[in-house]
Amino acid sequence: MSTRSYHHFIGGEVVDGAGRGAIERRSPAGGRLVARYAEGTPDDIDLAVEAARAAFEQGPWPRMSGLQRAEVLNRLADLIRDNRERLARIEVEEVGKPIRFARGDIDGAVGLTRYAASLAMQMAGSVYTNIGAGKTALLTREAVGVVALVTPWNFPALILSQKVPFALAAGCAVVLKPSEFTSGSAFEIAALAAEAGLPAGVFNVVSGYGATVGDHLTAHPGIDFVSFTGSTRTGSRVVANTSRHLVKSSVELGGKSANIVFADADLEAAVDGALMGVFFNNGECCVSGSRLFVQSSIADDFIAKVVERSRRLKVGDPFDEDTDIGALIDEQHLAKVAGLVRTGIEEGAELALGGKVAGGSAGHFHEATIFDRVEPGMTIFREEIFGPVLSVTRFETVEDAVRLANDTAYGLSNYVWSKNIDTVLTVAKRLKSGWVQANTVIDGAPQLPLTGVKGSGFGYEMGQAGFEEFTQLKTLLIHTGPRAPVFPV
Ligand code: TXE
Repeated sequence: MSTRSYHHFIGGEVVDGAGRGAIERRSPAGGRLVARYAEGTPDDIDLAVEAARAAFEQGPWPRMSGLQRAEVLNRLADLIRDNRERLARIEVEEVGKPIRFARGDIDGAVGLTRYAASLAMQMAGSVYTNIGAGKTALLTREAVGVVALVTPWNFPALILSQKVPFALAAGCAVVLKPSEFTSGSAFEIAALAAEAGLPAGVFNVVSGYGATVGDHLTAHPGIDFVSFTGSTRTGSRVVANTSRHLVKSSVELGGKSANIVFADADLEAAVDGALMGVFFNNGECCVSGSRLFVQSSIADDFIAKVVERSRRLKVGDPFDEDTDIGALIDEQHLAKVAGLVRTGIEEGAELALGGKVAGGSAGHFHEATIFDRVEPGMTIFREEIFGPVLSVTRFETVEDAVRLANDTAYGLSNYVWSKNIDTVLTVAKRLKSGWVQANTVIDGAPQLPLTGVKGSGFGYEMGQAGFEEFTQLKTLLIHTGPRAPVFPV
């Protein structure tokens, strides 16, 4: 593909914006210039918020029936599906993820958009008739208004689709700030939404850096809700921004999830789950099962199998259909991952596989890496590495497994492998995370909400709960018939 150039998409128009510069995106897998995104300024954000406000207050979108909004969203889903290969290739170029996972992301985006279309039809409130004679209360559900969405680089199209179609289904108007590393698919999907019949100004995209446009957007007095996905550090900054104007927010942040394997699990499936848990999407995944806990009685054999299979993973060109691990997002991130691996070795964890930067200067590749005998005091047990690095810790009892899994500042997801329903439920109930999956890993469906606890944030993405984030309840209490005076003077 040739180098793509993107300008802001504001009020239904492609606009140059106030900024003069462009952000150049080089492929993390070889350095080729793959895209240029307009470098936004606070003025561009102001324009986009203004366009969204006008579309929300005066435009047709929030006033359309649920059926009409669903029709537009279903057309958007069709268009994303029809452009599957093109969009997947853009994700590969900009993110460095293997092509088969990029195609999965686009399929996920289609599914999320179709599900959001169904929610547009189901947006409803409730009625109380049991609150006293002559009284009826209507709880109506309304669009929350103009929403600011900030997305990260690891799943650009997929995470966008966890937010944008849900906001649109509710009747909101959107200003999206995609990651400065991977803005291409946001502009592509905004153009497809316009083609699907979305009115001008309902979906605006401004590209640029987080510290300038992201910060200005999330602190903007003209927005009604912020949905953010990214690092815990930036997430707390975003919450500080929104609190200035008492704006509601939802922040989905990092994770350090446990993948717990009990001796009575289907061990073949659990080995595959261990690999999927940490090597999916190069390990650049907030719900990755980066801490593997294995029950001692099976540990030696199980870990040997995980190491053996991981050794066969192919690291390299993300466009190669057989590649399992592509390039990391950029040089700084590769250096961070490599630094944490060095720390793991220095602090005494046992390196069982990999441990090195791979591929020379042609790209930001890192070998599949496994550390055994990782202790809770070690840095690699605690810090989100966000790369293909697994830490393995052995445990004896259910009690140990729960204690170790919960010994983290994060609380996004956890995984349990056991054929014993008693073990699964006992452990699942005690794990402190928004998501627990048993005998599967990094699984899901558009209907299932994702949420974090502790350092992983708050608020919901996807599912009915994710949709309701973009809505607001209004309580309408109506009195009919004679009303006894309260001040009969
Ligand atoms: O994230 P940032 P980065 C974790 C992962 C990774 C680390 C750093 O551990 O190594 O975070 O990644 C925008 N106001 N995750 O630096 O900075 C930014 O432009 C408003 C986990 O890329 O959080 C981008 O669009 N916005 C995560 C988005 O925030 C700001 C996915 C995320 O960037 C801003 C990604 C500001 N002041 C990284 N500063 C997950 N939960 O999946 C930056 N941004």
